[in-house]
Amino acid sequence: MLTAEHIRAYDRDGFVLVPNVFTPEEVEILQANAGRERRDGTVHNVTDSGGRMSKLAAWTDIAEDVFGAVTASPRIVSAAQLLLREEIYHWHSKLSIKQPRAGAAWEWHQDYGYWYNDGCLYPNMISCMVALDPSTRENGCLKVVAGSHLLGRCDHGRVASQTGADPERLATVLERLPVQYCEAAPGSVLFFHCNTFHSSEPNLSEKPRRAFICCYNALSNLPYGGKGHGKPEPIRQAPDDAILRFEASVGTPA
Ligand SMILES: O=C(O)CCC(=O)C(=O)O
Repeated sequence: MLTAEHIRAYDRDGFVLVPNVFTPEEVEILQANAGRERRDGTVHNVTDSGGRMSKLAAWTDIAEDVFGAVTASPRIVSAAQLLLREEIYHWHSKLSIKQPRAGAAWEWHQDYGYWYNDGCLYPNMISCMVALDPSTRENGCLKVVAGSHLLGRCDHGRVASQTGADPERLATVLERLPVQYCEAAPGSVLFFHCNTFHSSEPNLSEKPRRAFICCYNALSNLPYGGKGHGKPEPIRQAPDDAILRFEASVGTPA
């Protein structure tokens, strides 16, 4: 699925958007399941300075369900392994939901700004963001700073009600490097490096902006001190048609 050009773009920019990774039929199943409560998951309310709120449901297992089928999908796992050049394990997965006209903005941050504190020595970690709805500037698509994965990890602290990148350093990063809005069609996947600065704006539209984000760590990068997320073991990849199979065996939730 990944071409040599995708890999070159990721190495150069710290992100690459790959269209049509999941089919419209698969996306429809994921959308139908996006509102369901997850077993063992944690739901965070993410608020912004404008008083808006987004929902982030996160979990560390790879469940026998349609989202587990995405986390263990050969389309995602083999692409993430190619981009990291290493065998990977599941760190965590999350559903990021911005409700119409209410979904909050996310402050600029690097995922490794958080994960460094979870005991990982190297930034050999990746996020794979699957668009479940059309992701546009109006509904708060992800924005990234191209090339920022090469800057190293920046300090993070409290920014408004969130954890964000150090404002002084961030201001210079934004002055010197280009920001790109990653508008994405449903079923596409944005792969981005854990040191890539990213943020998103509020959802000002009448439609939800839902995304499913699977995150992985290199197996050689086990956190110290018993910290970290997920089980550090190779991922047993799901059959390529696992989303359709789970749906056929369980059915769409009412
Ligand atoms: O969903 C979004 O717009 C941003 C999510 C994000 O940055 C994260 O989960 O680290």
